[in-house]
Amino acid sequence: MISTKRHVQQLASLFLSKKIFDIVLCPGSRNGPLIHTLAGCGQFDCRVIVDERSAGYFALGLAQVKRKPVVIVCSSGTAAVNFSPAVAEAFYQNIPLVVVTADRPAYWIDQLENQCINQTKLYRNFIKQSCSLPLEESDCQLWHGARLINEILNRAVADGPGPVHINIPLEEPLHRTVDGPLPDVKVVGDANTRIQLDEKALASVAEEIRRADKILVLAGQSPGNAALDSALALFAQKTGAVIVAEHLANLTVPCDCFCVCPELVLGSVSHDDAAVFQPDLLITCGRHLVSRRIREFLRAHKPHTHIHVDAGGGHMDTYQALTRVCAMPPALFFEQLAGMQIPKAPGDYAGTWKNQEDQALHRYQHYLDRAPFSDFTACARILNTVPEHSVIHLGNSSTVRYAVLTPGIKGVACFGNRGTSGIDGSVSTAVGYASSCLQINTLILGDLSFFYDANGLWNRYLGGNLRIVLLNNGGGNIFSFVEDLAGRTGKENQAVFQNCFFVGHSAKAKDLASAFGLDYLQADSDSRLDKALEKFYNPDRTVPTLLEVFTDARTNTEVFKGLFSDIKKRILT
Ligand SMILES: Cc1ncc(C[n+]2csc(CCOP(=O)(O)OP(=O)(O)O)c2C)c(N)n1
Repeated sequence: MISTKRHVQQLASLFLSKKIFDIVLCPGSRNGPLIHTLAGCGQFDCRVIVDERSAGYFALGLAQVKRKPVVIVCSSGTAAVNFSPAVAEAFYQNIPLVVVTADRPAYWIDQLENQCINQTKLYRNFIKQSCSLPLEESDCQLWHGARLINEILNRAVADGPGPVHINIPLEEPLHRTVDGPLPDVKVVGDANTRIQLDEKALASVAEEIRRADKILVLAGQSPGNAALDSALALFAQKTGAVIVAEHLANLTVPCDCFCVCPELVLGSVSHDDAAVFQPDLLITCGRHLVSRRIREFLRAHKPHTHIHVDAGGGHMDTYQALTRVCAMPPALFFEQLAGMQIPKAPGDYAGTWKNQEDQALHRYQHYLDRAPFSDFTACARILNTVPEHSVIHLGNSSTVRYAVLTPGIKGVACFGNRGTSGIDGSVSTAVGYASSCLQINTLILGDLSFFYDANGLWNRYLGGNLRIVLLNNGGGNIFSFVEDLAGRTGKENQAVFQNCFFVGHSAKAKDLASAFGLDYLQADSDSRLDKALEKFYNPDRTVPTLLEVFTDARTNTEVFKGLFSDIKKRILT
């Protein structure tokens, strides 16, 4: 059965035509026509999640794994507002969420109706495009509605994908259904154009490359793709460029000029020696980087030329040195340039980076082997134990910072909500991703992040491939890494830090795990962690499992701060 509402029928029909099948529904009455149609027609893969904030993030994870649009549908009022965090994250990560909100007719907005707010342009600061469908169902309004839907669904995937919003005003009666097929609706196609640099632009970029002795390619967060890997390898071979990327860039560039721990490299260099790493030409692609040091370094040692390559044409002047934007997929950009006659740059700029990285990694290992049990050592152990060809999701706090310092996480896809770095959706996103993926999915996160989004476990889609590592240090440990916050002077500052930043607590996750049907393991030392990890990743384990690792916040802080003073001191001496 489907709803009698014809705009809703058209929407469902166009989803099918555009091969959008994945739907996350949040229960409500105003969105009843949408639920009747999408769940009732039997042609969609519908999931149901009650908490809209969690549902939004779940859908985001689903869209990451499917690499195509996922639809989220909710009722009106705060239900729609609760999608906001995931919409913002999707916007800054270029993920195509199709947000569908049910609404009252415009004439009832702000007229003391129940569960009613002004929903037009609700996500205006972080949405690619929004529209409200017409209320009436005349031929002209149905044509108008179909045109709006076509355009918005095309926009979700065009030139740098992103979230879009369709608001649907609905009049009562809401719940009449018919047993009919979905209508045929005219599909407006969107040609998938492969953009290239034209002859003049190509010659001009090639000239900039020829003129540079030190070329740095810096790749930010991205789902990764094999075409980009091989194009980058060719480009680097030809030009002598160094490729720098964190795990979240999901690159596996088959060449020896690929540097994966920029935070360690730059953390091991003294201020006076940093100039040798300064690029003449910087080429960036992808989204955010976690490393604070690379941002500070490039702002202090600006490249002469900075080209940003971005399918959406974004002008990302992160280092205040931007000179050119190439609005095209990065793989095509590097492929095209690798095909040009460009002599290899003199000197060994890539070697300078690689040598420093080798030394820094050596010191890192030396430090790790001697460090006491802590979040740092636990993270390294876990990241070195995750099964090959599995997926890691990193929580936004110290976890992601430890991960970018950890070398050699090979054959693993790596994700995290770095678009806006929120701690509010890590569990839901990982659960959404894992729900549609056969590999083992390991989420590693801190205690505040875990308890914040514990509702991410409150759904029917937890699979046997889900592994959660909760690093429970009793609060927001990352804040104690920030020198000025930790308030080393005065008792009052200490009290404010403990109460208002660290927010110490003694909550444990065991009962939550059991409430949501997860197996529970725990560890509080290296040896217990090793034993727990054996069980955790035992191939016979077929239930979602939570491993809670208890660490001491003070030790964590000392170990984290000690790392950089140690690697810098040892490399310099
Ligand atoms: C939605 C949201 N609220 C607040 C913050 C600010 N914030 C960043 S890290 C953090 C503490 C995280 O603590 P936890 O998850 O326990 O990790 P740990 O610092 O112990 O590694 C907070 C509150 C944020 N990033 N996102």
